[in-house]
Amino acid sequence: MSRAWTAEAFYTQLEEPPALAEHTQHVREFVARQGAEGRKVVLVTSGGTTVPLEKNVVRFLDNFSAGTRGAASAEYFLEAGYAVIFMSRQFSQFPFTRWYSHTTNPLFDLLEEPAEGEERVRVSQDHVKGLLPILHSYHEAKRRGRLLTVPFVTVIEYLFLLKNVSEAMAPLGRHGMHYLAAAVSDFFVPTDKLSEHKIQSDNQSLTLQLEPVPKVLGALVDSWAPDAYVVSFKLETDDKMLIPKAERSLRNYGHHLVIGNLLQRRKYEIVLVEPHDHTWIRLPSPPAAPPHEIERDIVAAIAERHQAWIASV
Ligand code: 9Z3
Repeated sequence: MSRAWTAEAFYTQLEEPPALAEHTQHVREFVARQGAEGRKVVLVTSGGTTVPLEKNVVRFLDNFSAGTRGAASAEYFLEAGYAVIFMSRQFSQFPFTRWYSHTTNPLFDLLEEPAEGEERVRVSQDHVKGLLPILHSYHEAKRRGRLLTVPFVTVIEYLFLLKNVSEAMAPLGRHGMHYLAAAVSDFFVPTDKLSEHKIQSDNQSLTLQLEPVPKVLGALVDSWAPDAYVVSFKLETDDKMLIPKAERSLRNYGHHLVIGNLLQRRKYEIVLVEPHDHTWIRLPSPPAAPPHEIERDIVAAIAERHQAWIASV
C-alpha cells in the first residue's frame, strides 16, 4: 500500500543523510556573516534529484534537468549584490565553470599546448576576451566569500537539506530569498522499501511502486522561513496547464511568486505568476548571439520585487 507522506512523517521516519549536520553548520556560518553585513541572501536550488532503487545503489530514476537555470541565475544574483547559497545536484551545471563545460565548450580547447621545455600554459588569444570577465567574476565571488555550495544527489537528501538550509536562513527575515529551480522528483521509494542489494533480473519483469514525495513548500512558507521571499518554479509540457497549475500552487502554499515554464520553450519564455498578475518574459527564439540569457531578465525582475517587498514593511 502506498502512503501519503506528510512533511512531518517524512522528517521523523526517514533517516537523516550523513553530511546533513556539516552542511547545515556551513550554511549557519555563511548566513551569520552575510547577515552581519546587511546583505541579501538567496538560496538557489538547481538540477534534478535521483530516486535510488536499491540501498547499495546501482540503479536510480532521474530527470532531464542539467541545472542551467539555477547556475545561470546564481551568476546574475551575485552580480546584483546577493550572497548565494547554491544547493545543486552533484556534477550538474555550476556558476561560471558552466561556460566551459566538457560537452559544449571544452576547457582544453581554450588552452594552448606549451612549447617544448616551457612550463606555462596559455589561454589562446581568441578566447581571452570571452574568458576574462567570467574568470574575474568567479574569483571575486570566491574572494569576497559570496558563494556557498551545497551538493545533493537523491530526493531524500534534497528534502532534508531544504528544511535545514531554510531554517538556517530564517534569521535573515525579509532579506532571505528562496529561488527553487531544482527539478524535484514527485515520486520516491522510501528507504524501508528498498532492496538492500542490486535487484536481480532473472529474466523477470520489474514492477516498481513509487510513493508520492511530500509537498514541503507549505512548511517552508509557514514555519521554516516565514519571513522569506519565496519563488517556486512550475514546469509543464502542456501550455494549457501552465498558468492554472502555477496559480493553484500560489493558492495552496501562499508564497510570493511562481515562475512558470514549458519544457520545450524554457530557455526563451517564462511567466511570472503572482496573486493578481502575470508577466511574461520572452526572448527572441532562438536566443541572439552573444547570448542574452533569460535568467538575466528573470533575476532582474525578481530582485526588484524582493526589494519592493523589503521596503514595504
Ligand atoms: C524548473 O521549472 C526549471 O526552470 C527547469 C530548468 C528544471 C525547467 P534546466 O535545469 O531546467 O535549466 O535544464 N524547475 C522546477 C521544476 C519542478 O520540478 N517543479 C515542480 C513542479 O513543477 C514543483 S515546484 O510541480
